Amino acid sequence: MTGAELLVETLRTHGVKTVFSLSGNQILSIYDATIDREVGLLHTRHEAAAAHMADGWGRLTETPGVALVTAGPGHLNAISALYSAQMAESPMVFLSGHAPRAQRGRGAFQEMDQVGAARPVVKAAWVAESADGLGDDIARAFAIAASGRPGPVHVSLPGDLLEAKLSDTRPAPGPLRLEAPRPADAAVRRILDVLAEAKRPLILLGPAMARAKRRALVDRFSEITGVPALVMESPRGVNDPALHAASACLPEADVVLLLGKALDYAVRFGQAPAFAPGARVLRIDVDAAASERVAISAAADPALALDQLTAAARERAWQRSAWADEVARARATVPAEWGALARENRRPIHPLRVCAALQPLLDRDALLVADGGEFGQWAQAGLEAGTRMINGLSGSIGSAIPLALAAKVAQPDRTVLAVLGDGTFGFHAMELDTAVRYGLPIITIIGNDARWNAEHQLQRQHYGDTRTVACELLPTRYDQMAVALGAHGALVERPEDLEPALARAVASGKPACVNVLIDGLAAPTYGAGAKGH
Ligand SMILES: Cc1ncc(C[n+]2csc(CCOP(=O)(O)OP(=O)(O)O)c2C)c(N)n1
Ligand SMILES: [Mg+2]
Repeated sequence: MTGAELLVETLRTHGVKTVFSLSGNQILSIYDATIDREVGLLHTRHEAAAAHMADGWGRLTETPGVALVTAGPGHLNAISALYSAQMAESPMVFLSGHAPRAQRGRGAFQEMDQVGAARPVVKAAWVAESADGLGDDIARAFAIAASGRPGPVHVSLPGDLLEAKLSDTRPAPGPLRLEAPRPADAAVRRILDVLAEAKRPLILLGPAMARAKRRALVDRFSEITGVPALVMESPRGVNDPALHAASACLPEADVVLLLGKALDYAVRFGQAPAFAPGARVLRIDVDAAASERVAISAAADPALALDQLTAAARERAWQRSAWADEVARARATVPAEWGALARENRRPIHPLRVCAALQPLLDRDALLVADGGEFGQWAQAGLEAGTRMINGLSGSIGSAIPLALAAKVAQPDRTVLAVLGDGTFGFHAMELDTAVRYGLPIITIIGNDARWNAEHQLQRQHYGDTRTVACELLPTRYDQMAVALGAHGALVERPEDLEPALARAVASGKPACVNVLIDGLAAPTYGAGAKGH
């Protein structure tokens, strides 16, 4: 058995069916080892797409996705995508080929400090040191990626180890479990005491806590205590348009429990006007440390802490107040004029009119991937989805198509929508070819305003209407590009054509690109005072 074979066997014992990859000299031994081993390779058109796919897999399945790329430049191409995964708290294992050990430090082909390059954007990174240990490397990487606050883990794989014969035949190791820190009972009691005394307590969740399994724990706790929870996973933070009027609830809260959520830019560092100046801040997180702004801070896995909090909360009587309903109502409240905008049949098409055409698909359990930019924000604000992935706290644009492809691999029976701007489409448009080759019929919906509108809007705000520069694009026929790649394509210029175009895209059974000429409007914002509108 070779090192590469042990590695693939270990992926198999960890339940991996698909490795998202872009080939290269140093990893071909792994490619070879996948043959007849029930571990498939999904070959992308750019390494960042492979890493985004592993991220998407991790977010959706809550088990690590795996990306495999080649050394040096291939490795570096994926680094930005690791930042997205890190900020989204997505469990993934990022494997890169690496120069052989005997040539280390001698100017080997594509030799560089890969671990050093990955370290700032991963939970852990190392170079594998022995062929016999490759299985344990993988098991450890999986365990670290999934434990505590989930995130990416990197292992560099020297080519000679992958090709080496093992000293003996050995079974591939199975999954490891790492113990995550639990909060002290006293801290749990103190946190419950403060919540019980609060008039308007609010829980803010980080991205991992907002995902299915952990979110279910949060909902159970909210049900028992009546303390409502809001998700903070947008780069627009407290101004996340998807929060709707609930943005205005945060400054009204007298106690804020940050559950797996850092006191960072997204929550304006806990300062006014986002928070009431006198609001007491509590924090539970794996790396929560004492700080001036935080009254009680517990360094613990927030999911484990929730189990303890819930058990202890059941022992007490909780006063019901109108506050939780108020927050829920605010979250459901959108500006009154949205109803009319969603029905307006004007050209160019209003982004909310596009949302109105997409919502019925989501109501029938389609999965939503929404990227950033103004159109992405409109989609995040205007669409309600049972399952949703967004670009997230990295604030990076470009991941929507790869995330959607990973979603389609993970959940092939669901319709998967990727909603993104025309500028953003260019980042990974070639992955439509990947979609065609692997038969992954995702539906991409481009809001084409012939602009990098988010930046254009910022230029208008900061420098004035006469000082917009360099952020124009063309109303390009991206749909024709998709057709050239073997996908389905449609251009939509009139609102009334939206629904039929989407129906045809779904019925085509192919990956599709619906290129919608939209009005380049600034995304909606809510602030204090927006509640009730
Ligand atoms: C990787 C990365 N590069 C650049 C940016 C800055 N940026 C944010 S939104 C945006 C414009 C996006 O344009 P488009 O996709 O057409 O969406 P629109 O805002 O026009 O709706 C840019 C350049 C970013 N957030 N991430
Ligand atoms: Mg645009």
